[in-house]
Amino acid sequence: MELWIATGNAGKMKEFEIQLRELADLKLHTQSEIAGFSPRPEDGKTFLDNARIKTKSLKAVRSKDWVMGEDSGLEVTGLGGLPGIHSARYAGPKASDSENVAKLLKMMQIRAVSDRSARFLCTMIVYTPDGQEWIFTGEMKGTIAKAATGQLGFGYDPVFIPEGETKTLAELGPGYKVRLSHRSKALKAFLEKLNEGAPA
Ligand code: ITT
Repeated sequence: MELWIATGNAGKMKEFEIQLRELADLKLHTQSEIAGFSPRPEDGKTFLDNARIKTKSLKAVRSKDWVMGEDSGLEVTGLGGLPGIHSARYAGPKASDSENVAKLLKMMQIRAVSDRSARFLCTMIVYTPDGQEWIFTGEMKGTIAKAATGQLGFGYDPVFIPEGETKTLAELGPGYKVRLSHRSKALKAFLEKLNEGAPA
């Protein structure tokens, strides 16, 4: 089976590759293989809207293929759920991961946030070759550290301490994430559905 993945995020792609590497019959492709491809802007109001926008954009040019994409983000309780769907661009349209992390820590300091609980959410969309839309979700709960620690992963991993842990995701590494992350949970649900018997 060939699976096209609608992402331009190298960190996400690396996690998909690790999680799927034992499936010898699965060949992964990304949107970067399509010259000139550019997804529609993610201007939805929910993770589901934005997952649909990016995945549909790729399905439009790979209409007969399996196409998967996901929208994910971090919700911090003490910030009323921010940065949420704005996670990738929290510090501005072209913000780097470290700029987003710095803004998050600054906002929590300015607002004297005492409740540092947070969660990552993922909404994944799969379009089957015959045009069905499947939706899968995943969540990972945790807390936001007071400072960034660790070099592994991407995004907010250096400040996210999963529930039951004392280290950040950027210290725990990709092996931890492919077992327990919001994204890996959604992906597992997709694989389970595939195993139940999917359209060819
Ligand atoms: P694509 O849309 O091309 O997939 P993106 O980075 O723009 O890439 P999203 O719109 O889904 O992806 O934004 C997700 C952002 O949420 C991501 O850039 C990180 O800042 C954050 N995020 C999501 N999952 C994360 C994770 O596992 N670890 C750390 N940060 C994460």
